[in-house]
Amino acid sequence: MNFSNETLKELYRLMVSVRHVDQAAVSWQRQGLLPAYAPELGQEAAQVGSGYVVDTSRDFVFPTYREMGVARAMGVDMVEYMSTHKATWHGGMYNPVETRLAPIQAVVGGSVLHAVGWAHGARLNGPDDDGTYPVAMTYFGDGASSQGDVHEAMNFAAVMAAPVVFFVQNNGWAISVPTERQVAGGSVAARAAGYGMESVQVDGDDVVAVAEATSRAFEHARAGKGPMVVEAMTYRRGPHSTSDDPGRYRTLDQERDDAGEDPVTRLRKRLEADGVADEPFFTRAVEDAKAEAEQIRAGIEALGSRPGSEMFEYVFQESTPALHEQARQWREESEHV
Ligand SMILES: Cc1ncc(C[n+]2csc(CCOP(=O)(O)OP(=O)(O)O)c2C)c(N)n1
Ligand SMILES: [Mg+2]
Repeated sequence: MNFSNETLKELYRLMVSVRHVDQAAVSWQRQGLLPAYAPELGQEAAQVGSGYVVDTSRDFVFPTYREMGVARAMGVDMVEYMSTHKATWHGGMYNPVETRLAPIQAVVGGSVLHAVGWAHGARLNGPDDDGTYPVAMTYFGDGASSQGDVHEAMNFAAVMAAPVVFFVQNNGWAISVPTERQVAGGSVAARAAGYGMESVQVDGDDVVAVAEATSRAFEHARAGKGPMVVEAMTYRRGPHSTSDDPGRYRTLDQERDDAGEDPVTRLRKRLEADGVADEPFFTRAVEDAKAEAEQIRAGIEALGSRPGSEMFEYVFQESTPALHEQARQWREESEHV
C-alpha cells in the first residue's frame, strides 16, 4: 500500500471526522435524539485504517454495533448509518449491496459467521477475471472471540480456504469484563495457529500500521491462500454504550494508565514531525468535521418513522405462510383492516 502524503492527510481527516461524529452521537443520545449509541472513542485508528483498504467494488464487510468509523471510511451515508441508533430502521438504512457494508449486527459473533458464509460463496464462485478473489472482512471484539460461533467460523474458513479477514479489535473490555479474564493466553491472534491460519497482531492505535496489516491480510485472502486474523490492540476509552457506567468496574486512573496515547493526536504528531501538514490543515479538518456532524444531526432529526408493515416485508426474499398470517393479524390489530 502506498502511503503518500495525500493518503496520510486523508486518513487524518477521516479520523477527525469519526472522532467528532462519535462524540456528537453521544451528545445526541443525551439530548434524546437517539435512544442509544455505542461509542468508539479511542478506536478511530483501528477502524479507519482497516475500513480504508476495503475495495468497495468487490469486497464485503460485516460490522458489529461499534463500527461507525469503518462505515465512514467506506463512504457510507452517516444519516442512513445512524438510523439504526434512532431506532428508525433495524441495521441501518444504507443499501448493503451498494455500500458493501452488511447491516449493523448486535448479536455478538454473528457478523463472523455471516462473513465466512459470504467468503465461502466467493470461493465456490471462483476467482474474478484478474485471478484473485473478492474478500469478506468481519469485525468482532475480544469478548466475541470467546463465543463458540467464532471458533466454528475460523475452523470452517480455514478448512475451506475461504477468502476472509478476521479483524478483531481487542479494546481491552467486553462490557465490564477485561480481556485477561476471558481470552485464554491473552491474544486472539495466537489462536489462528490452531486452525493453520496466518495472523498478525498490530498496534491498533497506529492508523498506518493497521492499514498496512489489513492490506497484507487482504492480499493473502485474495490470492486464494485462505483466511487470516488481524488483531488490532486498542482501548475502549468510553463506556460500552450510552447505557453503561464504566465507573462500576474501572477507575479513572486505570483508564488513563491503560488507554495509551490518543490515536488522533498520535497521527497529528507524525504529520507535524514529517512536515506533511501544518496548522491551517489541522484547523480545517476540525471545522469540516464539526460542519459534517451538524449536517448529520439535521438529517437524523428529519428522519421520519417507517411504516410498521415493513417489519414483515424484508425477512425473506419469498415470504412464508406463517409470516403472512402474522402480518394479517398485525394489520387487524394495529390498523383495524
Ligand atoms: C450473542 C450475544 N451474547 C451477549 C450479548 C450481550 N453483549 C453485547 S456486547 C457484549 C460484549 C462484547 O464485547 P466485545 O466482543 O469485546 O466487543 P466490544 O463491545 O468491546 O466492542 C455482550 C456480552 C449479545 N449482544 N449477543
Ligand atoms: Mg471488546
